[in-house]
Amino acid sequence: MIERLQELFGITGAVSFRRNAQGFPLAELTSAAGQRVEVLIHGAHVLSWRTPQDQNLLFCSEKAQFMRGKPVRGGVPIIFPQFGKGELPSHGFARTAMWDVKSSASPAPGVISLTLGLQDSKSTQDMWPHQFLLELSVTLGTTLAMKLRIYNCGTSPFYFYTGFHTYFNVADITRMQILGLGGRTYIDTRRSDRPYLVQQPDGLLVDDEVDSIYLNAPDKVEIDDQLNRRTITVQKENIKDLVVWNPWSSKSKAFADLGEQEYRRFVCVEPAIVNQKITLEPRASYECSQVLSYR
Ligand code: TA6
Repeated sequence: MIERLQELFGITGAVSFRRNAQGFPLAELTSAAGQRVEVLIHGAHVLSWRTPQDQNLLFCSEKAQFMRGKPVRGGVPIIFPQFGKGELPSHGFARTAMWDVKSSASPAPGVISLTLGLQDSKSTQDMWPHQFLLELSVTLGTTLAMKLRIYNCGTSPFYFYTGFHTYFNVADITRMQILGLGGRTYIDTRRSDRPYLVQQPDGLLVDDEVDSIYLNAPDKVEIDDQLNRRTITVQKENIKDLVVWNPWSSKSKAFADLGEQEYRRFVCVEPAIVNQKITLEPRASYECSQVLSYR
């Protein structure tokens, strides 16, 4: 399989394929700027995003499981067609399905792009009776861009939720703030009454469990990772909401694939369509993206 992927989609010095320690096939993208990204074919899961100095900007749990049909705790899980818990497995089946590599390209000098696809199957139809095609394009240059296209290949409309459940590495969650959400309305999902609250002040500090859905959030927010002296920018497009999540120590114990103290080293900032579903007519498509950068 790896040899075939290398033959079809490998690009010298820019795109290569290998298996990770658990035997999962993955693509490694390297841009001229020296940034590197690993993408698992399983789930079309961006696993790491490294600076030229080999610092990983994405978190991946030391206890992450690499098992067919299981989500990986870290990187950028693709949420589709369900957000969170519900009739389908949590956050839907896209992140635990085996995608296909569709193409690789260099859309601009020093920029590299890989596109993966997921078509409906008996397995997905048994859970969710719709014909669809997903395409995820991962483009790396001096930024990391992820574009998700959703096609309705059937003869009846369907609705979906979607998003990028991105785990960002931070030196210390208590020395971090998220900028850009001041004055915005959010749902505090930790509480059973799911109250609508307003974010004050502008800098969102995390000193306990946080699980908030910011409605109609600004398209740009920043993660001020103070101890790493680094700011990560999250720019979303055609995605209304933004979820901020950290389980803190209180909820970490519920996750077998998360080390006890690891909550201190990540924050999830998730461009997502959560609050209002998207309905797609037959033969229609929907496109959304996130562009990540750092300084
Ligand atoms: O995006 C926040 C959230 O929905 C949390 O409520 C928590 O469940 C988290 O996602 C992780 O979900 P997962 O299914 O990946 O364990």
